[in-house]
Amino acid sequence: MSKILNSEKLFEEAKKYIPGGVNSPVRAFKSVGGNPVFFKHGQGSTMTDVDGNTYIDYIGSWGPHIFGHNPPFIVDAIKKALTDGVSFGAPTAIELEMARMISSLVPSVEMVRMVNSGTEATMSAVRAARGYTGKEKIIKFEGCYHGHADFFLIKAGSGALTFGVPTSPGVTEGTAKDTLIAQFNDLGSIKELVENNKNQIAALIIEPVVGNMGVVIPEKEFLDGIRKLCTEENIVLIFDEVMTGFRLSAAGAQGFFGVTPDLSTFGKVIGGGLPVGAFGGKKEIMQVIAPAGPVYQAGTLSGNPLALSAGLAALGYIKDNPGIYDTLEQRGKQLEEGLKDAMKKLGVNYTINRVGSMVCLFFTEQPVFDYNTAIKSDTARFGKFFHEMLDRGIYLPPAQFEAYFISTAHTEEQIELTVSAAYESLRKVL
Ligand code: KE4
Repeated sequence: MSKILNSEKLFEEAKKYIPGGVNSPVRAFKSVGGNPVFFKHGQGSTMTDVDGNTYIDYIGSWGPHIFGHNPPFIVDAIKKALTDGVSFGAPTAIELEMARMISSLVPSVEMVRMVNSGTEATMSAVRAARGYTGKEKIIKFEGCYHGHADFFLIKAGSGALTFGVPTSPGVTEGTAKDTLIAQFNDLGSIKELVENNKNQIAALIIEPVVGNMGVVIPEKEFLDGIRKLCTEENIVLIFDEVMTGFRLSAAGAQGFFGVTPDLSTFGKVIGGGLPVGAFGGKKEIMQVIAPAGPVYQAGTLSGNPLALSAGLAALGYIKDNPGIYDTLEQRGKQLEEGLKDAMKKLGVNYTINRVGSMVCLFFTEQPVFDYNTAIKSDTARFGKFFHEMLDRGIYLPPAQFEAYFISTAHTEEQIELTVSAAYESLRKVL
């Protein structure tokens, strides 16, 4: 790749006005070293930086671009919405269309409220559960990330985990005491918390497939066991499908695994690349949300027609083209098998976890099934691998504890190119 001089100049200047020079920490390359690349153009499965270097993109804006950058049907929908008006702060018909679309794709969502980010969705879903049950505590899992609301930043994954800051400063003791931490794939750890906090737990929130420890996959009986336990203990089961929603299947992870939560949260794909989040589920729970009920939740731009035009186009395409999940599975399988072949040739056997188009190469030869096994990865060696791949025109997430995202725009040839680049990169860092 040619030099990234303009990126470096922009970054130095940006650090004077924006904390860390970025508007979201994981973009800053802190855990892989070096300076972030600034991008100016995306098309399909590729992105071009401000120095004219083009990369095959495995971030896809951290999940939204399931069809790649600027798919024509989403661009056209946005252009049309622009002419009518971007936001009214009053009800519009497209909000009803969107609610019906979500409910038709995800049957457990009987009622839904639109918001503007995944964080808003998850924090509102927890408030709904607390308002509905009258209980205060929540269970989350070590290494899972549900956005940056105070009560989630307790041993969070994603950026917080990558930064090695399991509990973020600024979170009060009063808040932390109501968040209980369980271990993923360990039903016993949940049962212990439930026994020690009898009738105090309002909700259990989980990434049904974790994308924020890298990709960590639930054992089948694990999700079934959680469902059974939450039903027995009157605990609202919240599937945080911000990452898995509409990516693992048209009904997200709940459709993929056949386990039904009480509430679900969405983001990323649901906005077609524009800021959209949503939380929804059982009508009897959602009815507590103002103005139907007493639990307050609001947002100036919630359900704005511009963002929903992109989201509705994305979900409409999914509804009309269920075959996209076969394509995503094929591309994911091709990448997984290609990486395994490359490692076999090099005599190394790093762990690859994959569900559909969510993939992660862990720099450990041990199985990765929870937080404690994920953090055994050699993050320094991952950092070197990341830069070797970047130099070969492959843009991976700049952190070991993230998921690679494949889109329908990634071709077989591009996957082959990626595998070859990975072979050369691994050879350099082993
Ligand atoms: P946002 O508030 O960033 O839209 O969504 C928060 C969120 C909630 N739940 C899950 C499962 C998520 O993965 C996320 C956000 N994901 C990260 C990527 N690991 C966003 C990237 C970033 O923080 O810049």
